Amino acid sequence: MKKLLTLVLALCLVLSLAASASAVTIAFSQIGQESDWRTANTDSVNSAIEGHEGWELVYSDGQQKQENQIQALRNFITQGVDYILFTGVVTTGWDEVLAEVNENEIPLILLDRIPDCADKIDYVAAFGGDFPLEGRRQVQWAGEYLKSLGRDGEDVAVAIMEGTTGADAQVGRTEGNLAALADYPFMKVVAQQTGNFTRAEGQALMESWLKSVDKIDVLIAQNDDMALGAIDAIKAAGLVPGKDIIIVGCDSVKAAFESIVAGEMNATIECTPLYGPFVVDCIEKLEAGETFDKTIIHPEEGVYDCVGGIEVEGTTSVLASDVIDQRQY
Ligand code: GYE
Repeated sequence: MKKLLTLVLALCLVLSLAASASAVTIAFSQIGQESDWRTANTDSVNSAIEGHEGWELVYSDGQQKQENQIQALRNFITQGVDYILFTGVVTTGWDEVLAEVNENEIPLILLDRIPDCADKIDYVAAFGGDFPLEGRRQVQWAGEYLKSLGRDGEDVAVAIMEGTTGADAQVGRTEGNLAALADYPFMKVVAQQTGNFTRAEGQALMESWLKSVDKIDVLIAQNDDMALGAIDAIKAAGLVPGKDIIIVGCDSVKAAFESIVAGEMNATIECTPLYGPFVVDCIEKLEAGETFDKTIIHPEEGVYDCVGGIEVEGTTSVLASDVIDQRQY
């Protein structure tokens, strides 16, 4: 009996060692935890990998520091992982370490913020948002809404709250914001600064603007978290968000839908964080020896707001109250 038990235990050990030896190791260098979008993105990717039979996740949170991410990538190389998923906090400064990933022949999948050296390195797939389009849609929504209120005859003061300086999402959305403003000459930029994509910095920046800037009619916040922080500051200053200041966010997280339904935020532009299924599809295909269509930019149509029916590039806004129940994050 004792012998049999020993034999069974030994067999279990051999089987589990064999299973772990053959596991596909997928390492993910994530930026940090700055926003609801990021939390949803991490959950989507990590749970998709962890829930997949035979796959193992090695996760690293860079805490917004490029040097932490570079270190994590080098650790992944040393560990000999099978795939690397990478989102860079900023666009520049990755050439050397990503070349090392290439030299070690570890398939690289770029997520969300695409590094500016992407055309000089090898990657198997890239999933990211169309940030300039999102930025244009933010301004177009505000411009069309103002027109619908008959306010295109006045000088409208616009504040642009930018994301983390040098991040792909900040660079692209700013480019989009400024390009679209050219079509709405009645909208004048009176303030433009970073709120680092966080709620706390969005609140602090709006507090300081409300003291230093004469008048703000419209806030274009490059993510919902900053918009929500700004709303706290606007209320604390005795103003009415959504009326005294028109507020357009980006991402379309659940908290933004709730704020729109409560009449505080006016609109949010979709940018999906749900990359888990794309990553799984890509790695399954590569494991099966199939080829993969290299670059996929998400086709995003959603613009959600307080009125519905506002025309922006490529789509028409939907009332946030009609779809709030469908949003999971
Ligand atoms: O909009 C913001 C996050 O890179 C698209 O990063 C992402 C952005 C997202 O912190 O909320």
